[in-house]
Formats: sequence, structure tokens, C-alpha cells
Amino acid sequence: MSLAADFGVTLTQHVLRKQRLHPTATGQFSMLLTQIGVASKLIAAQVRRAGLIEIWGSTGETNVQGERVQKLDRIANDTFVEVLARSGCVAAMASEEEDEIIHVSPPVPDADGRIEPADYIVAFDPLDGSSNIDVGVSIGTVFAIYPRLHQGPVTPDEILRPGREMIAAGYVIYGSSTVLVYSDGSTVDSFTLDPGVGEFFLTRESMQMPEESHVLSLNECNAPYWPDWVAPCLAQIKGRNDATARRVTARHIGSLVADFHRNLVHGGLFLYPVDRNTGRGKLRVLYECNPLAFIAEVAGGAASTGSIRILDLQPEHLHARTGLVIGPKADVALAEDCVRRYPAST
Ligand code: P6P
Repeated sequence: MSLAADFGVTLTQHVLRKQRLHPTATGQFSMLLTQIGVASKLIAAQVRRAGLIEIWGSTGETNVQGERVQKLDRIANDTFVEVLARSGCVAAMASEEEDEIIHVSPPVPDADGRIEPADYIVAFDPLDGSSNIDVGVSIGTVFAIYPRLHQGPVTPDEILRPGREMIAAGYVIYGSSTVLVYSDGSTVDSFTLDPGVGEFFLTRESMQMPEESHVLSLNECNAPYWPDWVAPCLAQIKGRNDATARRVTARHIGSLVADFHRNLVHGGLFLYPVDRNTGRGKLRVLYECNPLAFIAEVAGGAASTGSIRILDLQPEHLHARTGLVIGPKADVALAEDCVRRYPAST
């Protein structure tokens, strides 16, 4: 057996293999995904060393969300911004850590003096689950990739658009291992970083979300703020446990990316309903709910506010929030049915 057969498929090899399926591809999408892999490795290195080089804790700043900016948040954000800006594939970015759109200066001319405009816009949460940084719990990066709508300077309508217009989305989990999951709309594929080699290797291909929820994931301490539909929805799901079998268990990490990834692999429903009093959600549309909804749907699942498909939401501003129910189609439909029966708010 040749040596090459001993090694798995790398992220770059996978992306290039897919590129060959698109004769008109310019290579920018492949470049963008591989550069996201580079940024992820740089962030993973910092996450792994956080406790050793004292980059836990807060910078003292407060971000646009009104949340204390953890040092690793800032490092992850600046790393993602710099790597994507250098890629030549990104015309603008939106980050959870940045108040406004980040416009990227046009790529430098090639040897013939031609400038190939950047084709993509990326919205990302550089480090989701920040509250878990100091206690060694999995955290993650989430990203959404949109095609440009026109040439010239990026306009807000190119970012404030429904998630169904995404061409790709993904996330990276910095946990027991560093796992990058992305979908180009045709498949959901997962890659695990081999830190000894510094390469992401394909570990799960064409992932499909199990059709049944074995896990129920939400913050139960938010019960006083839940709309009326939530309790009966949960009761139906918990009611699947009986004397004959325990079919559903509860798991809630408090890092959306980690909770979602577990549910994608094992089958589970994640809920973060809006606050019954304000009608407002906590999770962000552009760079948390949209990317995960994109992946969930490609993997055969679904994602909804409880009444509207997440990917059909029209975000009013960069940091718009929403309620989220995401998981197997049948259980998202169950939640939507409960919303219809208890219509106070979703
Ligand atoms: P709560 C982390 O801050 C986050 O944005 C998501 O990763 C997570 O699911 C949620 O907030 C947890 O929020 O209110 O349950 O602590």
C-alpha cells in the first residue's frame, strides 16, 4: 500500500475535489474555505494555550452586544479578519465583535495588472460561547458565506439578506479536538485537526442529522421567560420516556456550536425561545442562527423561530437576534404546532 493511502483526505484536497465539479469555478471559494481552515488553526492554537499565556479573562471592552469582550474573543476576531482580508476572496465581513461592516480593500493587481474582484462576503461569530472560555468548555467559530450581488463597494443589502441566499456555511469547535464542519449546500462534511501535522482531515462525509431527537437541549432556567408554547412542547418530548425506555435525555453546554454539533451527530433538538415579555431572542441571525440553519437543512433537519423558517428571516441590522428551534424536522414541526396552539408569542 502506498504511503499516501495511509493518510485521510485533507480539507484542501476535499475542497479542490469539489471545485472540479464546477467548471466555471474561479478557485476563490476553494481559497476562502482553505483560508478559513488556516484561521481556525491559528485560533485553535491560542485556545489550547489560553490558560498558559494568560489570555483568559476580559479586555475590559464591551462589544456591540453589550457583552464583556474576552481576550480570546478579540484574538479570534482579529485573526479571522486578517486572514480573510489577505485571502483576496472577501469583499466585506460582518463580525459579532464589530459594530459595523468591515470593508476589505480590493485585491492587488496580478502580474498582468488585472484585479480580480473578491467574490464573497462573510458573516461570522469569531468565538461563540465566550462565557465558557475560562472553564475549559468547548467554544467555537461560526461563519456564513454569501456571494456578492454586484461589483463595486459592498452595500448593506449584500449582507442584510435572508440566509437562504448563503452559498456556504460552517463552524469550528475548539473542544476535545478541533473540528471544522462546513456545507456548500450539497453536503455537510466534517474535518478533524491533526495538531501533529497541522492539517484538517475528513472524518465525517455527507452528514445527515438523525430523524429522532435523543437529546433535548435548552437552558431550563429560562422557563419563567418562555412563551406559553414551550412547556407543552417540552412535555411532549419528555413524555417519550416511559417505563419501557428512556428515549430522550437533556444536554446543554451553553455553547451553541457545541450543542448543535452534538445534536447533528447524535440527533437532538436545541431551543432558545424568545423572551415572552419582550418578544426578543438572544441568538444572532446573521452569524449564529443562519449558518447553523443552513447546515441543519442540508443535513435533513430544520430550523425555525417557531413560526418562520430561519433562512427566510430578513435581518434588519447586522446584530439582529431571533428565537431558535433547530433539529430534526419532525421535532421542529412539533414546536411550530405548539406555537400555533399557543400563539401568544414565539
Ligand atoms: P444562556 C453563548 O454566549 C451563546 O451565545 C450561545 O452559544 C449559547 O447557546 C447561549 O448564548 C447561552 O445563553 O442565556 O443560556 O446563557
